Amino acid sequence: MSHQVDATDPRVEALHRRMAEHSLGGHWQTRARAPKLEAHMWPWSAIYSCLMESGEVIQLGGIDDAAKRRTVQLVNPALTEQKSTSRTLQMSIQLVKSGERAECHRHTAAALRFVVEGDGTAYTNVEGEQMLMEPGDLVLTPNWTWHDHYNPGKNSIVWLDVLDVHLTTYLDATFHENYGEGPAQPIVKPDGYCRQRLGVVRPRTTTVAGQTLPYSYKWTDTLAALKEIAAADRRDPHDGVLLEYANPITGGPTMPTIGCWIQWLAPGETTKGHRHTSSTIYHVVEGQGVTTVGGSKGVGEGLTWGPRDCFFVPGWKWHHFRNTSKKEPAIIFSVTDRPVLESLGLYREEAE
Ligand code: 1HN
Repeated sequence: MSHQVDATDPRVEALHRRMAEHSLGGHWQTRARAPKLEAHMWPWSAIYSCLMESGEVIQLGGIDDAAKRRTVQLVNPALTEQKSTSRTLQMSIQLVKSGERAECHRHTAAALRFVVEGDGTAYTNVEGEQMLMEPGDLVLTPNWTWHDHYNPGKNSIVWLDVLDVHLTTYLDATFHENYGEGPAQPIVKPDGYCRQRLGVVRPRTTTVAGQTLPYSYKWTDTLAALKEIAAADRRDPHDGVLLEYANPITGGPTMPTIGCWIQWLAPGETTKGHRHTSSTIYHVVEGQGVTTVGGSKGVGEGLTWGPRDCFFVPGWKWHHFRNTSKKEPAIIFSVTDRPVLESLGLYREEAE
């Protein structure tokens, strides 16, 4: 015989009241569930026009939050209170206009920049290294590394910022410190310093054991790898040609909490579906297509994308890609919390 808990029974009511007074709860009582996340698309036209408008009305020096950055943040409709893109990651788009400087600080949240637009004269200084930023470059500022941005050029620069700040906040491990000795740290290492020391062809004398990043990956190298591997037709059934920005020290994921990937879909290519517990935020570098998300295998909501659009695919939703151009390849940059799930033994996948 099965019994339902009768919450209107005066004895049960009295128990619930007494437990609440002592900050206790019964296993049988209901609790609020975290909102379910859905796929979402942020068209570049909307992001970019709001970002440019922010450049007119928001003074970089006048922002008084800890980060003091002019970024437009991608807000997941189910996470508006946290103002967060996924449960773990934040993707924002930053504008640094000619002559502007974003002051030096460091935080326990790991961050990265993926350059969208710029003339190659602006840079991020990470731990004293001037890292010049050209479109398509990926610059890492791992956990607790000092960083400031400066644009000495004539043109504005626009890049994506990705941080694991919602994860660090969830773990009560978010710390932030402003650089005390002026707006910028001194430049003590030239552009390329980390790549020359840690790249795959590196000095015999470099010992990578015990070293830490930062690092910057140049778009020319990424694009060459994509083209070469695409030409060799080594593709992943679910993602086309799929490359990871390997951590040059460990050979593993880009950073412990954020994996950075780049994929290539051949003209007309349709991938097979799969689902996994990690969630992913995408940014289209070039090309156009459709990502079908949710439902069961092969049927779901279609997110139609073009150059520079950003979209989110939550964990455990079936999804597959289609390049709708018959002539041009599509290239998509993405960030994933997969390294977190894998390191905790929580990565799980089902595939067609
Ligand atoms: C931050 O420090 C930067 O350093 C960019 O450029 C975006 C978003 C949230 C929190 C801190 C930066 C950020 C951020």
